[in-house]
Amino acid sequence: MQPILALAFLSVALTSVIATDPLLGVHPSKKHIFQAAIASDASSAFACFDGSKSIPASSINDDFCDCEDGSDEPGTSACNNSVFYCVNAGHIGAEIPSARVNDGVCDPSCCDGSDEYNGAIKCPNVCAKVGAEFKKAEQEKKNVLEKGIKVKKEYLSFAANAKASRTKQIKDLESEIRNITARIDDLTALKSEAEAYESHMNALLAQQSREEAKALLPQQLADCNTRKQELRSSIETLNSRVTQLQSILDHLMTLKNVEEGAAFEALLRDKPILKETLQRYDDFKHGFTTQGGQAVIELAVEPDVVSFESFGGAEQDTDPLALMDPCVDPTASTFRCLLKSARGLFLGTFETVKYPLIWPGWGKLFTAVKSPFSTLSKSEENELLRKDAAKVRQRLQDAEIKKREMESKVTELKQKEGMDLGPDNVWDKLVGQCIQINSFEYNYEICFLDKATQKPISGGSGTDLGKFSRWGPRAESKSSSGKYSYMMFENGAHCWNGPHRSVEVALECGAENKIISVSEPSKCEYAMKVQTPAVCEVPGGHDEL
Ligand code: MAN
Repeated sequence: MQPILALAFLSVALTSVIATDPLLGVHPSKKHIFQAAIASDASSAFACFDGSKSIPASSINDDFCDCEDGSDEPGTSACNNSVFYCVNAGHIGAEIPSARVNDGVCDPSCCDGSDEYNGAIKCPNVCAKVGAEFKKAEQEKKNVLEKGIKVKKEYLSFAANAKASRTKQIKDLESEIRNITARIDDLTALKSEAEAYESHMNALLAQQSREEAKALLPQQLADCNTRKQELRSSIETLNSRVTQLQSILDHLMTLKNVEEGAAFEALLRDKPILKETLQRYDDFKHGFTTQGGQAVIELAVEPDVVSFESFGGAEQDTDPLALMDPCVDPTASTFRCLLKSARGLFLGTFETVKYPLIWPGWGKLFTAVKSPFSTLSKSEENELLRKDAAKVRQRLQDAEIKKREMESKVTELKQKEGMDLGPDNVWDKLVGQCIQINSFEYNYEICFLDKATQKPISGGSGTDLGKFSRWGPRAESKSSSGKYSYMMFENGAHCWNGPHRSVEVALECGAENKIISVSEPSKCEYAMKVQTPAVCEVPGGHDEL
């Protein structure tokens, strides 16, 4: 054989040896079919998978496409619709379209390089490295899933407890609301009774203050009398001085008029001041009431003693002081009752205390002693309230506030009860919990099942990106992974020349709640990727990994 011919034969033989390996590119699950065909020497040893025809085993992987479905050429690129399986020992086997076999490119899916065997290119076997990296990534994923599932279990047990406690809370609150409503009705009735009593008591109190003022009168009158005595003696002192002055001046007048007429006239001419003094005294004397030739200053005073009775003490037909007896008045303190009793006993004015059996203070004392150890019965309490409008008003106000608080709590609980909190209410614990991310000039925050906000990082007020509106993606067509894989926030602040802002949050399993990315694919329509344990699922749907 010529050396050139021999080389050509060798090359054809090499190519055909590899290309005609009937098991090349065969998926392990189909190997037995090919092996059975090889073992038979019948001309119809191999049936195309689509059943269109049968061919001899020698036609398998002979680089000629016999079957329409390409099933006879798994290891060559002869059929454009067949599939090549690379074993990828040390990693995971993979299938590629067999058109990529021997195409001069190392297919990344075939880490063993088995897709390029015609010698045109050498693809190294990198399966050990790729396999190790793959295993590491898989282990990381498994760890994340394990953590996520653990947290999700907490969410689920929280949800179960929360649901039970909500139901109980609603039931309890509703019964409390019924009770408090009845109490409000009682108090409303008591209020009108107590207010009637209050105005009655106010009238009596006004009367009592008049009585108290009256009791002070004798002392005040005595003080007046003392003061009057003092005035009287001052006036008397003044009167005697006036009398002395008068007698001096009278003497001077006598001199003028009688004894030394001419000489005195001359004196007066010399001393005009003396003349004026005498003239003024003359005028003064004529202005006085004269009695027996002497000026008298009259003291116009009341009788010395003004009696209490003269102020009409006996006009009352009822005795308000008796009515306002602090031992009888439920609004008066026990201390006041005791004080009055002690005073009454001491002064001998409080008759009943002298006969202790009929002392009205016993009831008050008994209640005061008893109260630290026992609570009042409803009827005892009502009895007291009936006479204490301020307390009734306060109680009524407190009860109404409490009722409103309980009602809004019930509304809140029922609202949560009516919410779609995901499968088994797994999102219950996360309602209202917020997570954030900074992206370019904005900080984005979402609060689960609540709201989404965008704030400029440089400061300033936030923009409402929407309220939680529903589960599911923005466009229904995307919902292949189930509606609970998306949380929609809609109807946010209106966008100039655009829609109301909205956010589609795509949820994926993660060990913790975290925004992975945010984007604005269309103006004011935001897209977020969020990791959360709430959507972690064990593959195959089992609880344990
Ligand atoms: C703000 C932000 C942006 C948005 C524009 C639309 O700047 O909310 O995300 O695209 O308004 O005008």
